[in-house]
Amino acid sequence: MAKINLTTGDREYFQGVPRIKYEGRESDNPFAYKFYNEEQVVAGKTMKDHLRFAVAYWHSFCGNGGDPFGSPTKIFPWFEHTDADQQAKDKMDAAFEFITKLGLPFYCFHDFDLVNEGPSFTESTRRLEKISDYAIEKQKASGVQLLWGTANLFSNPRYMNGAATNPDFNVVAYAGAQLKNALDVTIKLGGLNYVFWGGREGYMSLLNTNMKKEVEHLARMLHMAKDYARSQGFKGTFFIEPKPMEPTKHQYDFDAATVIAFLREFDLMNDFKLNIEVNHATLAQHTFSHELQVAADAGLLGSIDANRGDYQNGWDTDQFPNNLLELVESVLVILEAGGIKDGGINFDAKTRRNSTDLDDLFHAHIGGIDTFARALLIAQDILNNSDYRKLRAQRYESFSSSDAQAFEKGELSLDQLAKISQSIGEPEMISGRQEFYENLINRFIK
Ligand code: XLS
Ligand code: NI
Ligand code: NI
Repeated sequence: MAKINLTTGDREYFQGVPRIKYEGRESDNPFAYKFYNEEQVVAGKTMKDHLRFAVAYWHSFCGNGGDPFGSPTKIFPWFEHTDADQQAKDKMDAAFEFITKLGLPFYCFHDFDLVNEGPSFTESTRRLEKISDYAIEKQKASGVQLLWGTANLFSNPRYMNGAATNPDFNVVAYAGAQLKNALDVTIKLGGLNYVFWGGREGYMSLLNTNMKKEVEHLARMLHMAKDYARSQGFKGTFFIEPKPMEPTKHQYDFDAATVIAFLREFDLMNDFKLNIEVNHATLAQHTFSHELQVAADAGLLGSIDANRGDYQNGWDTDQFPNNLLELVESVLVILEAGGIKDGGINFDAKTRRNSTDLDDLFHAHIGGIDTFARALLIAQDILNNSDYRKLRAQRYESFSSSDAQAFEKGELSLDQLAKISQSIGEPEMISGRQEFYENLINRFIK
């Protein structure tokens, strides 16, 4: 019998696609990186270490192009076998071949991306145990690591009223059991982090909802998860991924500011950080860079789910990132915050329903990777070779006066502040010069 190649599996799914390499911006090879040069050092770190890219199992290997208006369009070869274990193994072979050919260091999954949920809890657990044994071998052979694991606590109909926030304790308990399994698998695979995205933790109507109780239950579950994982030796970080709506009308983890207040209120600040997703930021009527800044200012910038929305559509379209300006502004925030430490950049993005070639998965990822790499180079250039930071600091120069210093330190009463104002009189108008700053950024986009 032929020996199984653990990196590509016993069957090559992406035939004819080579290991994607860096060829530089002049290259016209669609199967090459134009900007992502993994070993290139930028601001003291390789691009690989700055960006820490991960492939999302669900969109790329489980997504089949089905939408509310039509059946699946992507009949991928790893769906061929109907036997649950065989299908899971084939999917994993395809995934590791893909990640290895892209040369990326990480992947991310939900429990029921690895395997299809079984007809019983026991069967699902058995499937997960089996595939995670195989994943250990695949990780070892390829060097690819698990950036984070998570539990799908939203697809099964039992979770239609929520998981941890379900009004029925029986469902809450079931969610706890599934969560425990997902933590076990993540720990078994040496996962660096664990993600909580709210799923159906939210409400459709306040008329049937006790919001306070539900939010407290969510916090209770997070504490239990953290305590359990720590007791099992998990050293990684937990991330909460804010999203304002979809699938529920009002998600409890609305945006970064809401989640930070929640973590503070329920004493979870030491173990949890934020996973900021581009399209979730824009759904919340924020920019991606705004959400990054809010997280960074609280010392809670953990990880990123990379994608983009659509300017005309108001839902989570999860398209691959290709908006250079959006990413330059965002990478500026990331670099100024000291970079991404525990987390990485996970492509939580899907190819379009009518992108049905296997090659399309490569084009999508290569594009996203190159846009981030290019944004990194540009942002670093701006920080190194322009007055950007200096000019922004100068806007606040007036705070170096002794009165302003006293104000900042909390040494002034409102009465004293009013007296200072009276001695100054009407302040001069000072331009915010937004267009000047926009032009400065533009000058570096090359
Ligand atoms: C959905 C979320 C989801 C999380 C993982 O909108 O982005 O994919 O990242 O559960
Ligand atoms: Ni999303
Ligand atoms: Ni996401």
